[in-house]
Amino acid sequence: MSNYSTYLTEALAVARTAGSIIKEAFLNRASLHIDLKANDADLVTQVDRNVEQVVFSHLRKAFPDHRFVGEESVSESETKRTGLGSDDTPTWVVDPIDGTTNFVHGFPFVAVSIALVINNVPVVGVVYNPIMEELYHAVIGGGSYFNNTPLPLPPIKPLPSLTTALIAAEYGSDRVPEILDPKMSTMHKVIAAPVRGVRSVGSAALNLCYVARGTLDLYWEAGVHAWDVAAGAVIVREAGGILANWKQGERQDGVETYDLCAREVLCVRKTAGGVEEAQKIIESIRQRLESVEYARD
Ligand code: LIP
Repeated sequence: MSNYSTYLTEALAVARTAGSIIKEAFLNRASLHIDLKANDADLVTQVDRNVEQVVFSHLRKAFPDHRFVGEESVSESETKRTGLGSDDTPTWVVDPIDGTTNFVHGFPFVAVSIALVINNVPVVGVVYNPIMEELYHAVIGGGSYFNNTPLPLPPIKPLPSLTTALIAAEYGSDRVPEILDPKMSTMHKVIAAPVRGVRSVGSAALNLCYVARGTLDLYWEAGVHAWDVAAGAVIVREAGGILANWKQGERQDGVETYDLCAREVLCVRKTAGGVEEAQKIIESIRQRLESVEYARD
């Protein structure tokens, strides 16, 4: 943990600054300027761009040798690629507002998400929802916290099957049939398992944090970007949850590796039945997933 404490300190400090900007703009959102990205469901505001620059300039001052990847700068770049994995430069991966649609509509599930990724592994994660005053943070090997309380929150219940699960699933912003059809078909199969309930919070980062808390039992999505999930990835794993890709990955020290650029996520909370029980849930979701083709990050 101590290796990463300077990084965490700076990430927490700038998350607070970003949070004040986001909250102020959320309360005065009548004057927001909204632009469309890929389609009518893919939004960006001047607040997203401004917060990304504020976060970058704070972190760049503290860590001038690091690299910076953010949702808005990648979206506005020619390649639309993150460059993650091209070398071993420590890279800050930032979503200035995860849940931009929520932000624009005044639905309070909005967060800044800040992660430090080293050798493709997220090692520091901070997710802050300034509207609901929820701050999540984790550092690899140091546990996860929600407003400084260790995660998961008690009680840690068993999860023997999908039938008692409250799950998160998102529709994403793509509306073309090649993407929407397999997603809807997967959604159908998962709901018909049957699961107890489905929630669409509209923020991948917060979905991961709710799984880390134990409030949601599991979450899956196709189409997420590295900046949506990098910080939440540390938080969910450090809270004892399982984080995986849709297809089974290699194992390192008994833990499946997670490919951050694969545009997909699947996770299960810590359960009273231990890793085997959680792994069974991962496998029962995997049986129902229909793959969706996305260009890698
Ligand atoms: C959003 C995600 C959400 C997903 C959307 C989008 P944004 O991020 O967090 O879960 O379904 O497609 O990617 O665009 O609000 O930062």
